Amino acid sequence: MRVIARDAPIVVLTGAGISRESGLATFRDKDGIWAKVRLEDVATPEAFARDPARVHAFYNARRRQLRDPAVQPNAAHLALARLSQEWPGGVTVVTQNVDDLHDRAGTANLIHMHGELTKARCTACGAVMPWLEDLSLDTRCPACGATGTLRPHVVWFGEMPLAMDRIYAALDACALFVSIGTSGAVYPAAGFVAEVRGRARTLELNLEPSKGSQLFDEAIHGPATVLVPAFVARLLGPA
Ligand code: BJW
Repeated sequence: MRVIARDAPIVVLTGAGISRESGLATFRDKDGIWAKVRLEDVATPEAFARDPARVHAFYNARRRQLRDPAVQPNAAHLALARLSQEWPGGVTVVTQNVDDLHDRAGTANLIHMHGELTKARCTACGAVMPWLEDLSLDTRCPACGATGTLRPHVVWFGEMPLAMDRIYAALDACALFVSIGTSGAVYPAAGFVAEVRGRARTLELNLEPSKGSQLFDEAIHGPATVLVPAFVARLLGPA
């Protein structure tokens, strides 16, 4: 990869692949989440309306997994956090992941476009609050007192991803767009590379070619814990 000017703004998009080596499953790999459960049953507003207990059980299990001491930020999360703190041109890290591994790594200027597993949202009063416990139909909203109105603060299919204005502003301004650990199957994130193409340099770092791999100026394939620290060391020098 060519080195870019140190005052050039960077946008990094991450997906489930960056957390795979921390022990969290991806969605569309052979052993991924959608091989075990149908997304139509757990990741749409219709599924939640039809069977909220099932949807709560799915997200409760994933939220509990985040508290497993074995699940920790890996070398890729840590390297990106360093880049976000030290790159003179500024870095916006846009993650599709609902886990908290970028946060725990200390990433600056982080946007969770598909929400956060460690937050709950009240469908009655709209309050969004930190939430580490299980949710159920008996859970009371601490903000308004309503019962059974809390849902995971995640973005399901058919819902609008979060902070899109901030994301498109960062994409408009960036000189380098880097996509890490995402299959490029879900929009609008899958469209970001086409959005910046021609205006910014584009780089894919993924285990295998993504759906949109041919749209990138450069694509490097391998595990995130190898590729991301090498990419960051290239820009900032060794840690
Ligand atoms: C490794 C690795 C290692 C493994 N190292 N790499 C066209 C335009 C716009 C929208 C649409 C459209 N067509 C259809 C839509 C609607 C829909 C959509 O995209 N559907 C597709 C299936 C076609 N999109 C939506 O509904 C979105 N909302 C929306 O579009 O609103 C309107 C709108 C329009 C225009 C602008 C703005 C708004 C909402 C999407 C919500 C997605 N929600 C989920 C669940 C979140 C909660 C949860 O976690 O349960 O988000 S689905 C799931 O997929 C999750 C992920 O964030 C998302 C992306 O998955 P990701 O991260 O790419 O994971 P994988 O598994 O697919 O890929 C992992 C990759 O890592 C693989 O390539 C591996 O090889 C690699 N890898 N190990 C490096 N060690």
